[in-house]
Amino acid sequence: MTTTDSAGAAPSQGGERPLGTEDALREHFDATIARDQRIEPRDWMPEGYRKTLVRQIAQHAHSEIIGMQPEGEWITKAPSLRRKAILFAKVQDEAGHGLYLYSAAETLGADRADLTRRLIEGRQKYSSIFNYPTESFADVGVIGWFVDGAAICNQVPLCRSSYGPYARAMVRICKEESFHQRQGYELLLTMMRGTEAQRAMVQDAVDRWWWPSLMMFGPPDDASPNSAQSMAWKIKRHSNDELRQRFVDMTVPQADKLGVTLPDPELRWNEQRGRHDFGTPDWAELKRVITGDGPCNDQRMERRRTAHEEGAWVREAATAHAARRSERARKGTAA
Ligand code: FAQ
Repeated sequence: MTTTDSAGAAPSQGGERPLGTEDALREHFDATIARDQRIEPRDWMPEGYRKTLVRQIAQHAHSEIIGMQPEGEWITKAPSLRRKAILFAKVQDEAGHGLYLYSAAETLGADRADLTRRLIEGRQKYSSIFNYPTESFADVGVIGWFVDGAAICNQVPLCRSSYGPYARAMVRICKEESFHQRQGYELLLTMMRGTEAQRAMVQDAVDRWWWPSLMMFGPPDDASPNSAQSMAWKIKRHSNDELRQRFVDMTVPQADKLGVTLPDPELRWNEQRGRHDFGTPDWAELKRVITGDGPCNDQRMERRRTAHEEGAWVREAATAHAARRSERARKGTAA
């Protein structure tokens, strides 16, 4: 819903303040957030709100694009044509998610080429989870189950984010992530019905991906500098710890059904809380991975840089083609 008139000015607040003054605009913005309505691109917004959104959406877009790499490595090694086709489709979906998100960032005045440059120069982040290696085909299943599962927990509430274009992009992304999670779980169910060696591969992948998946939700609430303001603006709807807890509660029964053990000796049902207790992730590890010192950071960034450089001719050709088409259209109109 658009909250201002077509000229971008806020409606009068009972005639108390002149239209368009910063105070009146801010009041209108605050009231829109308080009413749980959406902020749209042409609405006035505080600079901090815009910057926070560009930061989060850009990091999210970069994560989707870099996130193609760990599973992408297995496309040529998938054990059957069916698995290859499924994985191909999933990895392509992630590229699509990145593109919707860059478009959402552009509605805030960001420039996609500039965001990509910032990523490549190491000035913007992407999710820690994609800095871990995929050692076996079971990792493909576990990424679908854990990583897409965590993405769903985190992103379903973002469908109600206060910024319209971000919230709407999330609706489609979440539908696709649900499919991704199911394909991962179905792959694991198949492997668990297979040989002893296959079951061991699944358990090994679970052991390696569990803690990094919990870290995807970000630092604990008391060490999360952005959460309070992002929640006040209703960009984020729940805290990092709340979403992490939801993920654990959702995943434990799925692990039981699958027949794997989650690698946390402190994990148990807490009758009083009606939720699971679980151990503390290694926050020092999260910090190291975010700051560039994870197992695959260098490899991921190197591939991203190479892909960008090797794609330069495609961007140039597409730009030249678009210019020629619009020139032809202009001449056609003039004729
Ligand atoms: N990794 O104050 P907070 C996917 C940074 S998409 C790296 O708590 P905030 C799909 C944070 O940016 C996965 N950095 O920050 C897929 C901030 O840094 P800054 C991506 C992290 O923003 C599946 C600083 O630490 N999803 O999986 C991480 O309020 C399979 C302080 O943290 C999204 O981006 C981390 N894990 O909350 C694709 C979802 N955690 O900028 C392929 C949208 C924190 O101040 C295959 N994003 N940081 O320098 C969000 O919900 C939020 O941005 C959080 C972080 C929750 C990630």
